Amino acid sequence: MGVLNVTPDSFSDGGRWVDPAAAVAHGLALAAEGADVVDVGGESTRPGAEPVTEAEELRRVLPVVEALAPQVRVSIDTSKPAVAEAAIAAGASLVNDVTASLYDVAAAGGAGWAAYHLQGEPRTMQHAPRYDDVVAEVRHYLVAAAEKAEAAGVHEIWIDPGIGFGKTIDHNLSLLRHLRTLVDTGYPVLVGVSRKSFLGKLTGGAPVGDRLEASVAVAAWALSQGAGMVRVHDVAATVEAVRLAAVGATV
Ligand code: HH2
Repeated sequence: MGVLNVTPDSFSDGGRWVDPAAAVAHGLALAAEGADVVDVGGESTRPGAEPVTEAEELRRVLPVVEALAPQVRVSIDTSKPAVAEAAIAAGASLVNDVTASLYDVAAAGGAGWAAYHLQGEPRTMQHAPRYDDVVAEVRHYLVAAAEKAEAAGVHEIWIDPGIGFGKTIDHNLSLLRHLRTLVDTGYPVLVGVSRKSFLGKLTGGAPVGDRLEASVAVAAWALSQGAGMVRVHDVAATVEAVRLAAVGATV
């Protein structure tokens, strides 16, 4: 899954793809590099991000979804039911859902649905994240949401631990270390670590533009643990690394 943020303020690519033509060209480039899905987002969920109105989010994402959908599978990364619904009508076939609650919209539109876990809300989620057992709590939350989605008739369900969403470095590392606990639920697992701040901290303060190796290494680790999809900004490098890692695993 390639990341395409059509926002002015996303933490790593904010402002780069606000022009719809540039966004579409980048989405097609991600597909050419090997992305099976391009994830279009019109509202940043980074810590401290300000919410955007529904009208503004629609204005940002719809032309891009419409132009890309005939050429590559598109997911819509949103927390708003109306945005998910309009994006499906414009051709998106996967709802990437930070609220883990938009399964009715996905079911009604015949789209797949991916739920990612978040503690709190984006603006304040990193203030004091707290769990007794992060792996068990995230698993429980995601399975409960996935069961509701199944009952609502969603035909394709992904669960995602939501790395960095209301989590300390230790929480993130526990979830990655125990990814198999999520894989063992039987629901396909999606993981997003690309360029995230915990990688900067782990690599001695690497700025956001300097986290490629860390991002690729952790994406490869997630796939090796049974994740079915990784959400990345750097598609070409990730595809190359993962192909080589897979070759290594078979020799
Ligand atoms: N992370 C981000 C956004 N969407 N979706 C899923 N399923 N999993 C994730 O881990 C995930 C996600 C945050 O990254 P990004 O889109 O690069 O930044 P921003 O939220 O600032 O737009």
